[in-house]
Amino acid sequence: MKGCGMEHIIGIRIINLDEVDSTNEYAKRIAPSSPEGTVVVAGKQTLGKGRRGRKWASPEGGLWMSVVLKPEVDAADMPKIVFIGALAVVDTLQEFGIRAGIKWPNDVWVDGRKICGILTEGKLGKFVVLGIGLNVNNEIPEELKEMATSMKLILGREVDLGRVLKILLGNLDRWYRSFLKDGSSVISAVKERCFVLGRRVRVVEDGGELIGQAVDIDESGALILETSKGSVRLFYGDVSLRF
Ligand code: BT5
Repeated sequence: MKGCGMEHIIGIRIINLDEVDSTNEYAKRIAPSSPEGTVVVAGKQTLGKGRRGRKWASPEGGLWMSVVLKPEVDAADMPKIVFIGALAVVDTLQEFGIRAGIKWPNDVWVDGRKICGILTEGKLGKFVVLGIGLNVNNEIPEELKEMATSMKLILGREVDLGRVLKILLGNLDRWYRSFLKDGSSVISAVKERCFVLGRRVRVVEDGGELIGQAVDIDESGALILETSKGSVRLFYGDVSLRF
């Protein structure tokens, strides 16, 4: 397996852009000819995106970045790559005195509001792009004010974006190494930080909606829900705690 030495993998090369359509799109374009660990960071995104073509608000002041990864893993490991991003963001916020939790599968929340979203994309057997959007000093658009927050709103002051990036890259590097050594370490860490577990939740996914008790995240990263009709394994979905 690659990347077991002590050299830094993540951030081996950093591409800084003032503006881009989407750092994920840019990273996918350069991935085939870029070394693993290449990072793309943009001041703002004009077409920032979430899952399933949703929009991701990415004005000036936030941290919008994507990492090119080339692990020798298969599709079944994709959820663990998302978790690497979530774990690294939670640890980074912790360094700024912010207590955050993971909302399965791809969000980081603070005090009931979303502060970060993660989007992985890739070409099977070739590369994975890990995209992270973290609200730092940026304005939150009016329509998201109820459900989103930023480091600035929580701390009541602006934060040095360069410092956030530096700490985040270090944490990503550590979690990525941990994943390469033993994928299950990532799962157990997520379980400790996932505030959805043990709660009654509603999950909206392709096939409709499910209500049940979130009891576990299994080795593949799936959420296990105990419903009135039995136990269900979920690989995708939007979880709400208030419904
Ligand atoms: C996500 O999707 O949460 C993944 C977001 C990934 C963004 C990063 S930024 C760098 C890289 N380049 C990209 O183009 N994307 C990645 P999802 O779980 O589908 O959530 C999307 C929903 O979050 C939207 O429908 C809004 O409700 C909400 N949202 C949009 N912008 C937000 C923001 N800045 N902060 C908090 N919530 C937001």
